[in-house]
Amino acid sequence: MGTASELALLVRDRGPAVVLTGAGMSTESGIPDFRSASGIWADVDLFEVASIDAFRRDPLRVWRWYGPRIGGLLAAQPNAGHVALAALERAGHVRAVVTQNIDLLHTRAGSTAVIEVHGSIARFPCLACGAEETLEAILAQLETREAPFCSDCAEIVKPGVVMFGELLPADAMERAERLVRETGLLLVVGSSLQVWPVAGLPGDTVRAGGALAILNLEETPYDAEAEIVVRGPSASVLDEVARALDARAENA
Ligand code: BV8
Ligand code: ZN
Repeated sequence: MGTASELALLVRDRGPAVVLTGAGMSTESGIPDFRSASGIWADVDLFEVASIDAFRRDPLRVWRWYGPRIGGLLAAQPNAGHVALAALERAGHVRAVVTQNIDLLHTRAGSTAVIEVHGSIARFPCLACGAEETLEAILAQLETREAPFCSDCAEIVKPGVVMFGELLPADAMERAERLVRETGLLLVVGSSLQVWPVAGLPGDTVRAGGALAILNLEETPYDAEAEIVVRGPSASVLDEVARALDARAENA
């Protein structure tokens, strides 16, 4: 298994890195991930609450899950890992963060090149008329209702996240695919790499001749193809990498 200082050397030599993050990036901010033993899917059927079919079939059921989820995400704070990636971007060691996370924590930590391939809780589209509600408007409605509605046509709006069975935002995915093919180093942080099409991105990097680094608490399907696998908590490991590259947050 690799160490944080070995990872720092790889970032220095093969960077600027593109970083692909998943739910494991935010567990140390108090947001449970999905597929760890303590993950969200341990006690709820993802296709009942996070698939487009479920939303069309029973939007109220989906919102009964998403309403509290949004509150929990907004109560979370960026952790040292999010702060380290923002510092590494400012220091020129990170080119962009491609994130599967919908929690907005990378942006709140100061990263500016953030590609949200699974959408986010910043927007809430209406599938009936195409209007969009803001997070503020939704939060105001959630104070008195279980499912927020569209101010134009009164239909229940959908959370602005990519649900199972939904296509990913084409512009975000195109940008992500280009970045991972062009980069000398793709660093995967906190993802089980089981959800497609994002799970195909590390293979794109390797096929294009780039190097792969994985920072994850558990094994992933790409460990064997990685130059380095660091089996450690993302917040402290990334903080150590940023310090080793003298890209500390105080270099803001
Ligand atoms: C699509 C948003 C084309 C909501 C998410 C049947 C019907 C339809 C589609 C499919 C189907 N069968 C397969 C598919 C494709 C499907 C898919 O991949 N399914 C999987 C389950 C097999 N994909 C889709 O549906 C995608 N769309 O393909 O459209 C299409 C259209 C129609 C029909 C067919 C195809 C849409 C995928 C996006 C779904 N939306 N969430 C929300 O977030 O609320 S998925 C969800 O999983 C999140 O986005 C999450 O980010 C993503 C990936 O999970 P991870 O981030 O990797 O999290 P996970 O818990 O798995 O892993 C965390 C890791 O971190 C663990 O390994 C853990 O050990 C580690 N860790 C934890 N803490 C730390 C840590 N590591 C370091 N430090 C720590 N502190
Ligand atoms: Zn509408």
